Amino acid sequence: MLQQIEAIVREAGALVLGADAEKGVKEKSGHQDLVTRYDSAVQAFLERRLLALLPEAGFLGEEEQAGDGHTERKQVFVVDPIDGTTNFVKGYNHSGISVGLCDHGQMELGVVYNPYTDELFSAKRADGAFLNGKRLGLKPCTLDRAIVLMGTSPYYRQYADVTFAMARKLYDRSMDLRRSGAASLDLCYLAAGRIDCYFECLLSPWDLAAGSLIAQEAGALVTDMQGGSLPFDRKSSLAAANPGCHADLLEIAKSCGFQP
Ligand code: LIP
Repeated sequence: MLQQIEAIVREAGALVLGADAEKGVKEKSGHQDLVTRYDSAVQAFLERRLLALLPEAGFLGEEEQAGDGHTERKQVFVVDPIDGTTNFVKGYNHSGISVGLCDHGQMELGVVYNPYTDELFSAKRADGAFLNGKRLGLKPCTLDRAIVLMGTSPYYRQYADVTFAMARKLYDRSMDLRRSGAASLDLCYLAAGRIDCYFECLLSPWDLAAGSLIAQEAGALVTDMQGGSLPFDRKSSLAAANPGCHADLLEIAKSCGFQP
């Protein structure tokens, strides 16, 4: 099943790479929250092909006409067709196609593909995480030796003060900060050891579902910003880190007054 999903996601990657300059950009909740005709087309492609694999599964996607994602179903695909839509619109060439399969509220399979780098990250629960077929595993890292990736929750600017307060404290205690604009790839970069710590005050389930399993299977600790388990049917904060940094991340969130 994982290999079949990987092949479908790679095909979706070709749709992204083939996008022409006229992307049909529309605003959703505001001028920062964009959707293009390619987000909708890739989601429709993924919904058709994934439900052909598992006709009884639900489908929870980011874009309009998202299918039936009711979590009481045994299995639900949780999908972001183009995670990092603003990057896609701007030609920033850093976006992920994210497909997770959730089973009774627990992530079973995760696939995230960056078509710009031809990097396919994948994981099956209790079976490890892989990048283009090569197994991933974290090396120990404490916060003072960490690269910290931050998410700025641009659709939810009520979190700006706590986000940048955390960023300052983390900057003072780590090697440096990064910000990419694609949560699914941020979690995969943690899994690959390219960064060591990632937080964001509010994300949608499709942003984090697949990447959270990939990061966990590589050895990261992945929780909400108060240390709780992640939900996959509603929005949540995210605190994902190398085990040597995770407690510090939660302590900094608390000291900066983070509230969900
Ligand atoms: C984006 C995330 C990013 C977050 C943005 C947005 P989208 O997903 O990947 O980390 O900061 O608010 O949620 O909307 O581009 O698919």
